[in-house]
Amino acid sequence: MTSTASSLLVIYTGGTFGMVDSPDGLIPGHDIESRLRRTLATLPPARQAGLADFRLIATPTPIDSSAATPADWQRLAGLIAEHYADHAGIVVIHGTDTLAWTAASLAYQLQGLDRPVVITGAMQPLEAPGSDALTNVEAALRFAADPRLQEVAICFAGRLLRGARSRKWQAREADAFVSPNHPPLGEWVDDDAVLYPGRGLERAQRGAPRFELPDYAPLAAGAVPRIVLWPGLAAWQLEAWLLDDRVKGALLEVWGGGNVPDDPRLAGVLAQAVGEGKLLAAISQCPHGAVAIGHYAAGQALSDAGVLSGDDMTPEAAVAKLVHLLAQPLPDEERRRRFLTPLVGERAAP
Ligand code: ASN
Repeated sequence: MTSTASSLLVIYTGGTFGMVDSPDGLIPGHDIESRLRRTLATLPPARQAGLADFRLIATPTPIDSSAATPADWQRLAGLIAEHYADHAGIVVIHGTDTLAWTAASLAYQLQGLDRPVVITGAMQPLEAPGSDALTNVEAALRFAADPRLQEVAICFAGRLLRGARSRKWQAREADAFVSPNHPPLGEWVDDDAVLYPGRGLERAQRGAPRFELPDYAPLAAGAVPRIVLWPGLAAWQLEAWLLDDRVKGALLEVWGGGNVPDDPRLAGVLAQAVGEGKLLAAISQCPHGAVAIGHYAAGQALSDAGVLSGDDMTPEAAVAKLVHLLAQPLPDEERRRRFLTPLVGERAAP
């Protein structure tokens, strides 16, 4: 099928959605286009008629998303940037395990999007009895055809969520994604894709694509760790993570409203890492709410060391943002400023 500016592009990257059985368990399957079209043809005629035409491309090696790295995020953004002008919207079919990470990264790389990029997947393969794949992709295709949506969103189990605000929350249930600190952008109601007014980025972004597609390769092999605090964390452990030369930045997941253990040795490691030019940020381990670093004395060490507040960001959005900023040739001060600024609605406005 030829593409027209009114048609959609579907990009298949792998995940359970297209998986098939193998002697070792589920693996990404082939022939996704004919399998998808065959399944969509089982929808009632009126619902089929409501879907825009689409062209489908698959990444060269579809993967289980548990194998994704920042290099995959970069390749996917490049693919979207290459094709997006020829399509009214893009649907990405992706594994659920790291879908929220990819969504956040795409949002930073594709800033200023003036059309929808909707990521979906499934908890059950397309051909499994009772699979959620068909309803997810139908809703994703419908949202991706709505020009009012101008950002990277996740469509899953009847909800449309901001990509840079979402997390996988259920290991088995179909309703697998949540957006703990931002309301849904839309919902699937009575077989219709309904966008909620005023919740999207269309005004903030002013429809001016300013894609940033930096090279993530130097960061793809562990340069930005995510460190979750636990009672008993020792300074030598933090030192092993943070003072390694290969580490360029890190996300710390601290207690509650922004607290860390009262241990001068820990504070010393943080200050040394920041002093070496590493980009360190902190968010809360609590899924809801925000950190306010320095509100308690127990959090003062973070601000004294120069650790940046991640406010109410998800871990996925915070790590992907650190990767994105570190991949660009920016002065440290500009990286720090951009980390604290909402770029794509990933954190609360100041
Ligand atoms: N392991 C799968 C993946 O992330 C899980 C899924 O898609 N439901 O690729």
